[in-house]
Amino acid sequence: MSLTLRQIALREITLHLKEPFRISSGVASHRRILLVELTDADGTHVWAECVAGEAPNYSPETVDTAWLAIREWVAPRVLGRTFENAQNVFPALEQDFRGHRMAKAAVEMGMWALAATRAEQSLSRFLGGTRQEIATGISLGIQESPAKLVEKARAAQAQGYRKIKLKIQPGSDVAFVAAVREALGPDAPLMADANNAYTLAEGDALEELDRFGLVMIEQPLAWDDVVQHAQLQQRLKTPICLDESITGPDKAEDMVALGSGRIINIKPGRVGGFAASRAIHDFCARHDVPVWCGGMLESGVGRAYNVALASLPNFLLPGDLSPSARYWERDIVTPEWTMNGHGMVRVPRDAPGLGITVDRDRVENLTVRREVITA
Ligand code: OSB
Ligand code: MG
Repeated sequence: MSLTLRQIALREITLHLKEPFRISSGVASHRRILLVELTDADGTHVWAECVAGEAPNYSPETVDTAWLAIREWVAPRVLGRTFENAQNVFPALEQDFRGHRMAKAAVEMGMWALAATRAEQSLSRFLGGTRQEIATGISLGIQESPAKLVEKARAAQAQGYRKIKLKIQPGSDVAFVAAVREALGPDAPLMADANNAYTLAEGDALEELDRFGLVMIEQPLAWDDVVQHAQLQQRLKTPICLDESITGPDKAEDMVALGSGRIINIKPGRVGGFAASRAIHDFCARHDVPVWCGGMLESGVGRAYNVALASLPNFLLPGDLSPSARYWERDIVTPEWTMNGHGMVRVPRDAPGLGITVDRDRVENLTVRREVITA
């Protein structure tokens, strides 16, 4: 079933986080969220979300660069053009158009959702997803003391989370992880995420973490590195998981060829959308590399896309797919995303498309900027 896009509407909303989220490269107390509405020539309509942040402290993209990129370069390549299927959108966005993957992904993923909606299938089934529910983890920001982190980690364990990720940085690492391991016991599935806070020369602190039996350590070194991570992995027993460095299937191939890590965190926004995510997923499945779905503090719209992706078979580890209430007093979707006491989030598999409805009145009230682009 072919796709012809008639309109792209951009809007920015502000959502306040229940508590500030601190990682080694910055802190967020609210999210400026870029929402995208796509309308097909036959009137089919979907919402999508661009995961770019306010500042370029995770990747070079921001809300503002993504807005510009969608208006100037993404929209002209897709509006009014007929695509045989959603798989063909990504190549059209890659042709002589470098980077801006989060901007591309927002529209590309929306095209998959449009195609699923028109095929009257859930996005999960349309993508080839097989899971009914997804094991879920929580990502805990850097806290001011080990005791504070232990408090958060205990609460997460009590809520049933299947994986607890501790953000670390030099000075907030060994003592923090030690305290949580001690409090939660030897079997608690713990991991750490450094968001590039270390250099290879500081590898000693990371070697010290080996004794805590972490499931993995995420992206300890530079955001675009796969070479030094290979040297570090040789020194560590703990598997390295790459996040920032994996910007596409080529980097996943480099990781496996060089031994830069043993696990990949797939965030569809980071890699340019679902075609690239599925290619990484399939490549990793062939090479026995488990993957899991990361998060970017998305609203309930972005979460719908992540949950659908995480239902694919090689998503073998719990995703950063916390329920709406972990982030917001109130989400912008109905129903809100929930997690059961066993740390599982249900995949919408029966309704066509995303399986959630956007609360348009609430979104209107939260909107700070908008722009409509037509063919
Ligand atoms: O490194 O995974 C990360 C949030 C913003 C930027 C980077 C990261 C994160 C998270 C949040 O860890 C995970 C979530 O959405 O719950
Ligand atoms: Mg990460």
